[in-house]
Amino acid sequence: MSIFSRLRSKLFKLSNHLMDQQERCKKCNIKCGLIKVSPDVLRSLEDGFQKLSGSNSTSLLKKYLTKQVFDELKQKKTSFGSTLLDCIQSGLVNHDSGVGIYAPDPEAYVVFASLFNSIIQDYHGGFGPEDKHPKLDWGDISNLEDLDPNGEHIISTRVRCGRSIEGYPFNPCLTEDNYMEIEEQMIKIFRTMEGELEGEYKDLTTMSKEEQNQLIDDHFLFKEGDRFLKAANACRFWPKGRGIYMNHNKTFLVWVNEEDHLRIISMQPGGDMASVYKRMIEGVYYLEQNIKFARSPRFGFLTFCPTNLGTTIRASVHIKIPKLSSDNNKLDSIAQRYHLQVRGTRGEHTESEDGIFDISNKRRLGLTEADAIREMQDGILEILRVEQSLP
Ligand code: ADP
Ligand code: CIR
Repeated sequence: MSIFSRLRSKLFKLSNHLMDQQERCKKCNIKCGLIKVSPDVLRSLEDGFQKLSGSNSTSLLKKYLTKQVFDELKQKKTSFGSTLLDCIQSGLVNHDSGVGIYAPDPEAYVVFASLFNSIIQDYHGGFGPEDKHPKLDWGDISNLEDLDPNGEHIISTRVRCGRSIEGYPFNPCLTEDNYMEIEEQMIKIFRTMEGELEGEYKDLTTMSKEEQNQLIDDHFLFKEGDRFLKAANACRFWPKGRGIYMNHNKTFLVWVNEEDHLRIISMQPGGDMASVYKRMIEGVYYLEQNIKFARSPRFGFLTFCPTNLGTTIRASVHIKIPKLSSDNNKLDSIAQRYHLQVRGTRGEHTESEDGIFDISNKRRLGLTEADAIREMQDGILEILRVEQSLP
């Protein structure tokens, strides 16, 4: 690490400490007064806000960015220099966003709390402004079952979590050097992985387009050019510092520097949730022995998108449910009741192909890892029960 990075990391730790002491806002307000938001940014904010307000967007951003909240936040800055525009530009550009907001750096969750808190409370099913995320608890894996022992409906199961590396802000504030440093640190750790987790790191800069597309088609690799991330300023210097670690069986993967610094993923064909979850936990344990992850007392593990805070867990199945899929209302009502999210076959913002859906737990904050997995398991079992009961 360069002297500059070390200094930045120290400052970052200090600011986190202040946040924990709840002194952050006072200190920050003094700073904000000194470094004004530029007229260009203010103009873009006013223009974007007006267009969003006049649109028929159903995003959480539109729902909670009232004129009062907008006026309260438009002049604020974090000590990284992030403004309200850095948080909401994705939702201002993409009116079809479901959420529409990202935190450019960890302080943004505090400085822009009057907006983030409402969106977080809505998305994560009632996590209030005073609530604190519980301690990590992976739970008892023996409580998990094969969700589809006869192999009739579930094509594959995947569990992922996101991790940020302590000392670094999120995508919009990362320098090119930061991206390269994070990648280099991770490559060193990947080289030491053994047993089932042993594998190979492939960086995007040296990967052929054919290989990249094949890995995307096979659901292993993140897609390129996500317009929601691009508009959030999360794709700078692409493809530098980006890549994927895969074990030899392609059942354990780590995405480097896509939406989050790290996405740690376990997946395999079929519905054996216990094996998939156990492998992800083993991977997380190994990595955290070698690198420190950023965790806040209120929000748990910190992530770029507020929908991923807390456990950061998304446990999903690719599932074929031909009867239920022809009755959208019924599927939606089960999803709502069991706090599930239904996505298309190629992930978020994609359509279902061949009647295959990606169904996962929706909330990740304010409940334990064990609860998140149990919530998903209960919901999928109910979906299968209803599917099998339909004529
Ligand atoms: P994330 O899970 O990281 O939020 P996406 O929704 O973009 O991101 O999904 C990333 C990739 O993971 C996509 O290719 C998607 O199809 C794949 N995926 C998600 N769940 C499963 C699953 N259960 N089986 C196979 N692939 C999956
Ligand atoms: C959106 O707002 O639609 C994108 N920025 C993605 C939000 C994250 N998705 C989710 O529901 N977990």
